[in-house]
Amino acid sequence: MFNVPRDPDQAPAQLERTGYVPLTGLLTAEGLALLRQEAARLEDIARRRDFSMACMDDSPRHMTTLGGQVIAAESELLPRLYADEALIELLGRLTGRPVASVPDPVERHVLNILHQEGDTHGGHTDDYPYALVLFLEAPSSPADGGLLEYTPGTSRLDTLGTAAAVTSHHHAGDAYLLRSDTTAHRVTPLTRPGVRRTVLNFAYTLPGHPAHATDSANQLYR
Ligand SMILES: O=C(O)CCC(=O)C(=O)O
Ligand SMILES: [Fe+2]
Repeated sequence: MFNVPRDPDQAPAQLERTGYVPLTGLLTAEGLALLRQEAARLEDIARRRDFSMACMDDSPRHMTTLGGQVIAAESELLPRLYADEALIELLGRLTGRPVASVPDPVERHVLNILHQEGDTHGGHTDDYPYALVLFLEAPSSPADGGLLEYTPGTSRLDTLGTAAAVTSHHHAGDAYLLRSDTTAHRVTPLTRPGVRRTVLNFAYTLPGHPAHATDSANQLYR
């Protein structure tokens, strides 16, 4: 399912410095095919969301999502992959920390689909320290939007869209790891019809981190 990333031992320092580590080509071709098939099946029961997130500076959500609690009930593959020992071990190496699975079933593993012109996952921080985002579909050109934008070293959402923020383009099969609770981030709007961006977000935590579902997770995933 996974290729071993290049230079995994450089990752903790990079994560500390910028909050972001690209994992280009993390998924094997076979892994990508399996996950795409699973996501396509689950998309039938996913829900369209169009609203502003009041607790995140009213940033927009225009996307289709499926929460972890539904994924757990409907998928054998995804919960198994989320808890895979080799994956947790890899994340421990990439972070240099004792990462653990998230107890809250809603946020543990979620599916996010941007599929209409203007679709966006607006500015926010996550509830848990680490997000492993796996790309199942992505616009092939950065001009089509769907870029990750994040601001190193700050959780302030008003830094997004300024010169302090950085954008990254990813292809299907790529992944990234983000220090997502303290790094402001968003996904830029899709700029034209006919392009799709589908990710799985696996959340992980650290010992002692609070373990409750927040209002933002409930609004987007329940
Ligand atoms: O889709 C992405 O690249 C980011 C996803 C994200 O920030 C989230 O699910 O909390
Ligand atoms: Fe996030």
